[in-house]
Amino acid sequence: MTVPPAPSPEGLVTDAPITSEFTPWPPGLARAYRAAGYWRGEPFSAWLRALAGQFGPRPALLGHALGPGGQPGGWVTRTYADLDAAASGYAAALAARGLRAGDRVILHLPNSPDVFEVLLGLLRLGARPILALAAHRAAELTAFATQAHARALITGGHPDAQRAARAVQTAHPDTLVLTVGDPDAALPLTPADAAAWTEPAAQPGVSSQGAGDVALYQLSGGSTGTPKLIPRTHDDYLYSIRASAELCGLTPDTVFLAALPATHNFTLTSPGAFGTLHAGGTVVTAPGPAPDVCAALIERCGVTHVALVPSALLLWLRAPQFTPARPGSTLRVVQVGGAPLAPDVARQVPQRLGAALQQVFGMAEGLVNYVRPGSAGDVTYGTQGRPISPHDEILIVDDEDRPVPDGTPGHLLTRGPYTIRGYFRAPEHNARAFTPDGYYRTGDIVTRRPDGHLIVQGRHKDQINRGGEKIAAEEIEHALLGHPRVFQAALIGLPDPWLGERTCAVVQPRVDPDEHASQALPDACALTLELRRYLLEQGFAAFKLPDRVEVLPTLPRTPFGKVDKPALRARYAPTPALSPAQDQ
Ligand code: OOB
Repeated sequence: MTVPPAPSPEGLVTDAPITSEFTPWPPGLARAYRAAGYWRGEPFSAWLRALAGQFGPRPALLGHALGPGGQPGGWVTRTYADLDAAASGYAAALAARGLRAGDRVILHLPNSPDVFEVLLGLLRLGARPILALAAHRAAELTAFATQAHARALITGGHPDAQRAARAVQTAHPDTLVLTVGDPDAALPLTPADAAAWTEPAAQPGVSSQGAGDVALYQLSGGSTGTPKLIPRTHDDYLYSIRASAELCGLTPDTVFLAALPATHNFTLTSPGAFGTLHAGGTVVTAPGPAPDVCAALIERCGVTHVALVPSALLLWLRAPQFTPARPGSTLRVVQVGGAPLAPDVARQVPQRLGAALQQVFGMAEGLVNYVRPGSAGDVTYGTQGRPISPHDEILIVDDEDRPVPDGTPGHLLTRGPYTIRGYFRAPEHNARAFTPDGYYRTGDIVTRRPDGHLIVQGRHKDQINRGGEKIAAEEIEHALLGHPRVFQAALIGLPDPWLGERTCAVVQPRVDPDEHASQALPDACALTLELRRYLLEQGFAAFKLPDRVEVLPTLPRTPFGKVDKPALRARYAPTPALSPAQDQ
């Protein structure tokens, strides 16, 4: 493995202005990344135009368009030329609605070819999309609108999405709500005639058409509050896309199935849909990872690659549509990431699905690790790969930030050409999440093998990974405190054979002082339903509702007075049962 060069002394000095919106890389490192050819000064709009020039009539996107009411509409095939034209058409339509380069716009659409068209339209306009997940609801979308002063929210016609959009508009009357796929919506969004529209010229620092400027915002799984916004530049994001596509060996024959949420970093860029487009391949959109729907799409479209979280893989490994592996199936590579994958499950992939496994360990903040295709079995099944770039700097440290030897678990810190240096408008959080010399504290506990491969051992951050969907414990604890029967609340993750982890809210109820002596603890089952309904009404995404609620007269505390979560986990962890991997 190439050893990353030590940063030059000037690399540690920053002369570019640090705003609370975007923390630039130190100029010395930025120069090194440009000199190495990682940052090419090319914005997404030019990237798309070049792809259309190279692959014009080839199919870029296949899938059901978004229809009225958020239901799947007709099946569409978009060539690279169509996609380029649609991006211009959406840019023109957005401009006609008054949107300009530099405006922040929440993109909240379910999987469909439309998501990519609208996303690329926003990028062509130079507006900066905030990549919400389709599962997000009023609570998350309103928080994004508040944090970012979003000029617009682009959503689908599904009644839940429309309800969430109305809540955003109530809180932020100036935020335009534009609806895709529904001509009867108040403000429908369809591509306009782009002939009369002129693409804005690069205005570094103002429009995101300058390649070093922010192109879009990814979302952090986080451990505190609502998800933080992650500013990704054209230069850094396109580098990770190109390098991912190359190291995964994608070609014009690649047919990638986008089965996980399309705008998540894994599905979008690792190498995902954009990596596939970069290679001239075809992206097929599925509404979700359900094995029956995906099996049909694989057969219909000749899918070669898919990205799954471990909980979805477990379903595929049991599905009659896949097991035993279909002779003649086109599926060649199943990429798995987003959450820990047990080695005994990993080993089942080739035999049961007739495809190679590739583990991917990444994060929306940047760093992505891949097991390289063709690696030996111990690497393929037993590690989460190694970083994309020779310039990804990795530190594994103890609690005092001192490096630990290979093989010893430690905190993973990283910096490099596509890892952010700061979240959007979060100076206090940034002071904790980054070291003074710019390493991002991932919150993951890993070991490194002497050959550089990383193995994820656990997590330090107070986040629950529920089948790849990340839940910041604090966000839900805080929301639960708003319920009249809750005095204190702690959200913990408990092991689950299918999801990896599921959530348990441990609640100390509010006691009425008059009835104090005689009052019995509320029934946990009844409280589970009540609190889940309460959180839904508060507008939280369904995946954040606690799977289980337990009631205690007082929460256990550490000597420092913090809730003792390890004690709670030990108390409520299920007795070991057969794992889905063993249970067949
Ligand atoms: C991906 O991105 P995020 O931002 O949703 O979550 C990142 C976190 C990591 O810090 C780690 O805790 C966990 O998800 N994670 C894994 C993992 N991949 C991610 N934990 C164990 N094994 C893995 N293979 O989840 C993401 C972004 C790009 C590519 C792939 C995943």
